[in-house]
Amino acid sequence: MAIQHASHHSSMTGQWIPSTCGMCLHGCGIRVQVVDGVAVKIEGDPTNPDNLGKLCPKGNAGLSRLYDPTRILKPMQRTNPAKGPGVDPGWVEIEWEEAYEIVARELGRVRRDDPRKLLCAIGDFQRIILWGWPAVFGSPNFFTSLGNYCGGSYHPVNGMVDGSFAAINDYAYCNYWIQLGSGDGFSSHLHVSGSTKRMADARMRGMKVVVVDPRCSPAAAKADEWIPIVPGTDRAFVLGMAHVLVHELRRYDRQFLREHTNAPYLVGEDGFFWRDERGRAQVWDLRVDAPRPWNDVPREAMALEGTFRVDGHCLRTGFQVWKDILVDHTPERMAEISTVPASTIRRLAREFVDAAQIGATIEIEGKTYPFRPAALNYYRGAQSHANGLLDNMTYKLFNMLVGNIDVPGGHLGVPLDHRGFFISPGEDGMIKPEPHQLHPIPPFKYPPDSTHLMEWFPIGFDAGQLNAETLLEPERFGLDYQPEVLLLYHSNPLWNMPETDKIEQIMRRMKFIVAIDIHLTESTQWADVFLPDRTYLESTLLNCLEPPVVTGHSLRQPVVEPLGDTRDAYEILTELAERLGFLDDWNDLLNVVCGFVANTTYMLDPDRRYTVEELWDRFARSVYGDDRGLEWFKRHGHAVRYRTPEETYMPYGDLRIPFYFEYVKRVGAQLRQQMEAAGITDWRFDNYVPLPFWKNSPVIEDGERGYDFYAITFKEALHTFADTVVMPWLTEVSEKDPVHQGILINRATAERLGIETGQRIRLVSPAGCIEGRAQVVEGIHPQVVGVSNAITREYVTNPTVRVKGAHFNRLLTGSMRYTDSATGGLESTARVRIEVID
Ligand SMILES: Nc1nc2c(c(=O)[nH]1)N[C@H]1C(S)=C(S)[C@@H](COP(=O)(O)OP(=O)(O)OC[C@H]3O[C@@H](n4cnc5c(=O)[nH]c(N)nc54)[C@H](O)[C@@H]3O)O[C@H]1N2
Ligand SMILES: Nc1nc2c(c(=O)[nH]1)N[C@H]1C(S)=C(S)[C@@H](COP(=O)(O)OP(=O)(O)OC[C@H]3O[C@@H](n4cnc5c(=O)[nH]c(N)nc54)[C@H](O)[C@@H]3O)O[C@H]1N2
Ligand code: SF4
Ligand SMILES: [Mo]
Repeated sequence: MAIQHASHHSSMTGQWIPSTCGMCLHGCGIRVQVVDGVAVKIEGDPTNPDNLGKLCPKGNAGLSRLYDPTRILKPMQRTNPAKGPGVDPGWVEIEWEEAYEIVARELGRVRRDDPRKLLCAIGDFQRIILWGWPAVFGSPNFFTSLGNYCGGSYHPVNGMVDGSFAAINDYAYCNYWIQLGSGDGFSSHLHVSGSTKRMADARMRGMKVVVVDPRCSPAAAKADEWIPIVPGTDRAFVLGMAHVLVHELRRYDRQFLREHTNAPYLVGEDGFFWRDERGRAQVWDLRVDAPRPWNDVPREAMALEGTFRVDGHCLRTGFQVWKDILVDHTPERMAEISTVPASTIRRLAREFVDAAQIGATIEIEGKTYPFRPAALNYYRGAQSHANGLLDNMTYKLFNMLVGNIDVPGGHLGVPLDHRGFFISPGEDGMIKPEPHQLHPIPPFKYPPDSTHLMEWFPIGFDAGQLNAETLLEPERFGLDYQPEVLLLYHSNPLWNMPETDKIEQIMRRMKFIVAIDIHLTESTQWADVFLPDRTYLESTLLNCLEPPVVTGHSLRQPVVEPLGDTRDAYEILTELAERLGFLDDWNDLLNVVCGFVANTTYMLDPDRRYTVEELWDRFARSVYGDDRGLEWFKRHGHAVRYRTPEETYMPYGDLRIPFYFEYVKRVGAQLRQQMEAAGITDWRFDNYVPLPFWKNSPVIEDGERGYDFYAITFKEALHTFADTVVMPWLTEVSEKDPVHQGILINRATAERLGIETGQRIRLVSPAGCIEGRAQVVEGIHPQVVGVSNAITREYVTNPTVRVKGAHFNRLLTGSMRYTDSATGGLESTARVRIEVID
């Protein structure tokens, strides 16, 4: 075993042990130098093609997570029944046996009564296989914004377009890269350690980068061009560019749209495809000037555009419908909304389509593909908004206009994990939509079981923020029970969710809270029992999560003997499952999520208890073959390799991808029927639309109520969320950077309001208010204030870290009004007033 090797060595250099970084979800390959049983240095694993031997600052600082003197190393029980921010819990250390007994008793009580009374906040991306534990317990509840604050609308749309989970432009071949609201290749999102190198290499070969962000982010600062924008209006900017391509330049990839999408399918007046008596979608056959089933017409004979009359009905192709929508989305009108000048919208659209080289091809490893080296990439900032579904559709369609989806140089889907794209044949020659990849589509139910109403979001991600509304007004949503117990595991809902006050009220009602964590935080300080987990340098798993250019697992293994008296989270949850009497169901669930059901050799016996090493050993063998168990991974560290061109490009093959999202419209219509049958009359269906367009969001409307400014939050390379703020090695650096010193405000705005750097200001939104020091900068839109995650923590136990308490999420609203009605995606921008405190 690696640890024994390490401790037997006492030379100065000790031993280098391969493992996987756990400082953020992405899991770069690392090697850790261990001397006399002490980890002394972490470096990037040079053999891992994911991060190419590089690490970001957080990865380099990992030792201070392991050896953090404020980590909790022994189970603890609360003795003070009073709870709340800053209330001393009166912790006493207890033994594991006693801790398990208490937790099993309290959880057992609600499980026998009504298992839905358990709320769960689980946030450990790398141990995603554990996320199903609440479901086996019997609770559907999701009490966190994890995944939804960022990907609520993004993941479903990627899943519908090409069975991917995320997306990135092609680092290898792209020549013109537009980036909206994302740190990809610079500071955050997909595998930043490797991506920054790939981005830099692409720049060196001449790729141009245009960054659209309200703030001069690291990406914007390094780009060829920074376009400041009003938050939540990126869709308008891109719709304006689409107008230019379609109506002014008339340049788009007609061949791609006709052959690889459903854009030529005919749409009836009701917005659904025009189908024949056998249900087959129709296209306009140019040879006979009549509608014909899509599969009876050669691709080159399909009309891409046009309005046709048949038996008194008006039919348009899907492409024509969007073209008609775009007519009034002129650069002038979109400029008014976004503040990006119309001339800039026109220029960028032209540069983009010029760079896209419509019609060009490229040969890679003996196969010829379309070559479209221009693409638009985006993430959280550009689409975590109240109409996020429309945002995401717009960006996909804009890319589709130049035919760049999953082709060399273009916009590439990124699979969830080693299984690759989820692609299978759906209806009418199209791919089957996969809006859900983390759990099955929740069937409609009234009254709902889940407190976040998952049964009412058939294409949505779990809208955790809705707890703030549903739990305080349960009767409005037909919720017929009240949660009593909360399980926190690697999650800080009092930090991560909108409307912190309301989340606090909900926490107050809990009869029992158990936390599986490594630290006391805003949330875990409310626990009745604290169960200490092991850090990533002391635990075991195999990780492969949203790798942009590679595939394959990297091993996390203990590099030192675990400190203190801690247990691996898998062991904790498995012990609890056993004590609560559902070990068999738990193993059955693991059989499904680990894919053992497809390869029964490695199936877990429902009644046996497996150690964490046994579990991952089986997993490794099931994916890589019997000779590549855990021992193989301990020696080699990883099985990560580049994805082949075949695995990367045009994974949809001959299946068409959606241009016209009829599926979304259909799902909405079905839900409306179910809702009506259940007697629910006030649910919104407005975003179940097949094509995107501009409409104002509640955030824009809030401006009319005297909230003149916009507040945004952002991530940067130095921190993971605000969790790593407790690591002095990182905070010492971020505290020296003006970006993380206060609330960012534009110089012209500050002068107008008489505000100077250092002055205390208050931001007041419709939901709440926060206070902090002003930081006057040039690099932010004059209508926007920016709050770095680094200044948001309200409770930390490390005495060297100063709490700044400007908790951004207090400004956001966690209600349906600020939620995308189709995806459950939340609005991550707030309108605010700025007040000077003294
Ligand atoms: N370093 C680091 N990397 C991470 C994480 C981390 O915490 N730290 N977290 C991981 C997770 S879970 C996620 S979700 C991803 C998130 O990755 P990103 O989406 O890249 O990160 P964010 O900083 O949330 O948002 C990106 C940018 O959006 C800008 N922005 C805010 N509002 C708007 C807007 O309305 N329009 C536009 N155009 N821009 C806007 C912000 O200024 C910011 O620069 O990163 C992952 N990787
Ligand atoms: N203001 C603001 N709010 C945000 C965001 C933002 O950028 N700004 N980002 C949003 C996004 S995109 C997301 S995904 C969510 C993420 O929000 P969270 O899921 O809350 O974030 P994490 O950092 O994963 O979880 C933090 C908790 O994990 C604990 N932890 C750290 N390491 C370990 C470990 O090894 N084991 C265990 N058991 N616990 C550990 C920490 O002590 C802390 O309690 O937040 C969302 N909310
Ligand atoms: S990006 Fe940084 S924190 Fe995330 S896994 Fe890689 S090195 Fe670790
Ligand atoms: Mo996220």
